[in-house]
Amino acid sequence: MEMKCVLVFLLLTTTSVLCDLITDEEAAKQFADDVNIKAEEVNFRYVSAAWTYNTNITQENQEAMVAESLRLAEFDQEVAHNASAFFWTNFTDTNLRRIFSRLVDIGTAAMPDTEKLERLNHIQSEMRTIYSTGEVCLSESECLPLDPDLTRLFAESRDYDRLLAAWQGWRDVSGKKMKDLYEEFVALSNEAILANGYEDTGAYWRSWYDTPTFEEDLVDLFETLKPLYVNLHAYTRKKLRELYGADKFPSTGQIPAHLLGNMWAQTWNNLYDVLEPYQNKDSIDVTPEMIRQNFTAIKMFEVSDEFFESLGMIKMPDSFWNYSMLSKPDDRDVVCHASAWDFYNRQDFRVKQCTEITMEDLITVHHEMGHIEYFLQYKDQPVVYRGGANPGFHEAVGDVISLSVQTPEHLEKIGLIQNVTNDNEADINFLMRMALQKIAFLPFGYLIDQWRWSVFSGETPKDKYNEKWWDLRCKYQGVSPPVTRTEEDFDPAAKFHIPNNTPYIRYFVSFVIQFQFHRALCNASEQSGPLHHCDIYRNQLAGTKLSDMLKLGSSLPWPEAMMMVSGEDKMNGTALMEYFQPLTEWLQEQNGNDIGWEDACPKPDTKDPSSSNMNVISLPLFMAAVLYSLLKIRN
Ligand code: D0W
Ligand code: ZN
Repeated sequence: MEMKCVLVFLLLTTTSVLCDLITDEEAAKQFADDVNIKAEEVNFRYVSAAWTYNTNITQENQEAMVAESLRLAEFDQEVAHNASAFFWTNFTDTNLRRIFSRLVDIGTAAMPDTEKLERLNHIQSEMRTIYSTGEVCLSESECLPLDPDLTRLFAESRDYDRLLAAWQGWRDVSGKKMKDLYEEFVALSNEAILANGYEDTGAYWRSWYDTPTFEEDLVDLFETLKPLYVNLHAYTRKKLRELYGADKFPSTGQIPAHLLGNMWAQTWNNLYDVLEPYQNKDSIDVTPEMIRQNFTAIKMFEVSDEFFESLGMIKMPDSFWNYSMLSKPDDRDVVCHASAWDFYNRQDFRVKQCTEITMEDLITVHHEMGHIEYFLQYKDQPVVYRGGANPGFHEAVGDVISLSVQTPEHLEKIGLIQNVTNDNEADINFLMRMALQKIAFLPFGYLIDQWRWSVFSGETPKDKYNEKWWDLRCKYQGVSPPVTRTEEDFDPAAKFHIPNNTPYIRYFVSFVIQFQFHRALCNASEQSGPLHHCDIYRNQLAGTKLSDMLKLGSSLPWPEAMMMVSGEDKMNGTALMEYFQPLTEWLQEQNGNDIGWEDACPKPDTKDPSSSNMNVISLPLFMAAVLYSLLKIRN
């Protein structure tokens, strides 16, 4: 320390003042406090502009948002610059060191060239707009937006060709239009991140987990959980073959990607009616009951708020109810994809959701409210700590709550199911429903950022974007493209988080740790019985434990935060496997050896020969062959 000061003093005569500052931790604290006050203000302005755009997509609002994001970036740059004047790495106060390490870590705001930063922001909002305003015309008179129409079509239709038209149509109007933009985005984002000291954007994203073995840990976890997925996949494939005809399925074992009840085949709950293990049991899909009781969007949020309150956690403030957008407006374009918003002024917290009256959306409501609960709990932390212990924690809060909410016992308590039966068959039905939500998602949650990391690192160049995507989809998810894909297509960007540049591995992490938290909170509430029956409703012991962790925000390394709730300091799959144990056994019995699929995608010619795209390609080939042989005979 002393040596450094002397050295600096010798090199630059004007730095004696700087040397005084560098050792002064009191001054550093003052600096951080001042920065925090300004950060609240600049962030508030940006979030407000982003909210306005997201709830009313216009050119003007888009420009205003880009302008505010540039202001925020400028502010972050200035703060990082001034913070670097401190020798903060040598501070004795651990917390102050941590705060400074955050202040200098500013992501893409580090872009040195303002024009390029503006271009980067502009591209991002262009991609968002394309995604959020896309409509598929299935006929001249039938043009459908993603929310709610295409989403509903995937949930309800069992018409192979109609699903296929919607699947292909959505990819034509979304991803396909963004491939050039995305390539430019990747280059600009990497350039900015390099200036912030990271190898590429993927490395920067992974740094949030502060775990040197992060990627290996993910591989291990995925391998541990894979047998559950493989069994769910095999059972689902068998049922879908019966429904659609085995001739529609590739011989390589994958399931055509448009048949799983969801635009991206990411969760399969909407197939429950096809897959229900024991048919003559009471329904555990509460959508019809919600409709019968005239549920509204607001009512769904009240149900969730009441659960948090029952745990002794923080209720939604008035501003939440006054300013949130809880239903789809019909007078303007909005970003319908659900989201939760912290305005950084310690007062304003909102959800934006085009809520439909379904059980699926009731779960999403809890998910979003989990984010708000986290915001509320850590609102008095400095801005740099207003985030999850790691991003996966933020995603897990609402999902932990909905693990309790979805138990038949709880649904009965809140009047959405009448008389619950409690026997092995009912258990298997219930666990099947949960597996379609939780197990089906695992490979999808895992692969999205495998793709993105490889794009950011340059391993996958533009002319391999789509090929790489399908390599991962076929290998990990065991789903295959239902029509030929080429590099004209850009299927990853047909998923919200690619054009919106939202990291995705957080969801995989969340789907694992939420079961660890669920188990820990169930233990805290002293409930015996199997994990999948546990409901922490009204249990203040569980509520306090959870609140205490949420209050920390990101002020401590995540293993310490996890330790406070669960006594564990690592991600592990044991709670998830314990939860699904009865179903795992049942599935193994059903499937026998008829499980698995090849890593590689089916070759286009091993696919269904009646597929229309095949004809487009094979017809000219066929004619050329005929012509050729005719010519040959003549000569
Ligand atoms: C935010 N992000 C939106 C929305 C939509 C959650 C999502 C994934 C998944 C099944 C201002 C802002 C952030 C929050 C923050 C995003 C949803 C449905 C649920 C994965 C799938 C499931 C749970 C998750 C998907 C979210 N705020 N989910 O952007 O503070 O960072 O609101 O995209 O049960 O693919 O659907 O995470 O809430
Ligand atoms: Zn979320």
